[in-house]
Amino acid sequence: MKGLAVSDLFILTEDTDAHQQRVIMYWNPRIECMPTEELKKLQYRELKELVYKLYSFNKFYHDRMVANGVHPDDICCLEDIRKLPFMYKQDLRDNYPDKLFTVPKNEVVRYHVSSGTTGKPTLVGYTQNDLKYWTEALARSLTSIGIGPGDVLQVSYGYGLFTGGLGLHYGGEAVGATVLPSSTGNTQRQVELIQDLGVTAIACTPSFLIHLGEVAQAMGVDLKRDTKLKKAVLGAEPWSESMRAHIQNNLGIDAYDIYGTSEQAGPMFTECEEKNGIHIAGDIMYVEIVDPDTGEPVEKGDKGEMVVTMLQKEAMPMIRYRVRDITYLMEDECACGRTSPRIGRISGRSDDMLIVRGINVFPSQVEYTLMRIPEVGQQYMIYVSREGSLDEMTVQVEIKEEAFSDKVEEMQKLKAKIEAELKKYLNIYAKVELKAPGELPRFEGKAKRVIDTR
Ligand code: DLL
Repeated sequence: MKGLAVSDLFILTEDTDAHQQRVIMYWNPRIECMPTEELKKLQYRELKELVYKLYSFNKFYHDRMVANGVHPDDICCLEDIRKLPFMYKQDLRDNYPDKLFTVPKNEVVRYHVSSGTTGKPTLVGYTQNDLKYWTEALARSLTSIGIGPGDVLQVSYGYGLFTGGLGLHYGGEAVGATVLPSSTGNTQRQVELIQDLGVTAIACTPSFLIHLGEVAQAMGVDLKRDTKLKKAVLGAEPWSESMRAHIQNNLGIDAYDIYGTSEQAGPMFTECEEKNGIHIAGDIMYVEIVDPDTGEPVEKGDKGEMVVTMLQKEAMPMIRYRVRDITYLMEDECACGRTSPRIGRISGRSDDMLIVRGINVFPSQVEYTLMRIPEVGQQYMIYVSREGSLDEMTVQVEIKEEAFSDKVEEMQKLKAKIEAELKKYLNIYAKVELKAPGELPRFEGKAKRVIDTR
């Protein structure tokens, strides 16, 4: 698939075989290259239909709209979406398990459940069509990074209640890749399979890929030299450009960002081969960026909290759902030719911001600072506690093998250097503890790097 430009699309001739046709379908230039004004019209039509349906057939949405004094007739253009009330995670919890479903139960063909670290879990239901659109979104995304027939895609996201495994599984099969459903865990076996089966692409969390690289190294396997692994589809947790550089330079794997949430369906949208923002399928999801405090739209191109409306979902629609992820809408055109809206890398969540001694600290800022220091490895942990009435922040940092020394003085110097960098970027003092390579915990699924015991 690699090498196809958007201009090459849909050159379906009588000679095009059935398999090729099925795959080319996922280049959907009618939608992906649609002029912005046309896309807006399409989104408006979809929104209008959705709002009428929900107002007429679902008690939750009906009551919400009435309470907010809005009727479907008030939605006269796409921007009128702002008249509709926001939805929050709490709404999903309050209506657990299925009060937000808008189809009869016997039309629901799949459930996924989010683990819910705080409070009740949340349930997401899918109709046949919901699964179709989810797979289509992923298939378009995988195609945009050149994964298709001939690729062996190892899916190392968790299979089960989490959406990562099954989502990428069906997306991978749809584009004609050979899917290896290895799920999480058993890392040595995963390295062996990469070698034995000629795996060319892997989908997993960035932390798992780093871990896999270390395990491979310990087994004497150089992923760059000894395997065919060339692409990684990484997401489900925040990661940084420095981590991308590490993966690409040291493991020899092209790393692409993939984004999604269980409320939207699961993993859905990726960067294209340009690696310049995540393309959002505008016919499937409408994105707004708002100020997290006021809920008002931010200035064009500014960062804020993402609010999503799923335009085609049937079993459990989402209107103006406050995702809490912080990003921005990119305004420039992508060199790949797709006109679909793009969001920048997620820089954190409005609800994972730590307030330490009155100062706002995003874990992503800590990672950004650490990864720019050449002696620092890929693993770190952040501990926040309260000593008396004062907040204390400690950052444990793994040092690279070559930078580690048993000379106390040298280590003291490095510790002071890292503390000074953190102070410069975060504006607060964080105590740094240096750790030897391999000392900090590794993660197979989503990494949990922040422990706040206050
Ligand atoms: O993590 C779905 C997923 C699976 C996405 C596999 C990508 C790959 P949830 O468990 O509902 O769903 O968690 C969603 O994870 O709101 C973000 O805070 C975070 N997240 C997901 N992808 C990224 C990413 C899946 N690429 C929550 N960068 C979201 C940063 C991400 N954060």
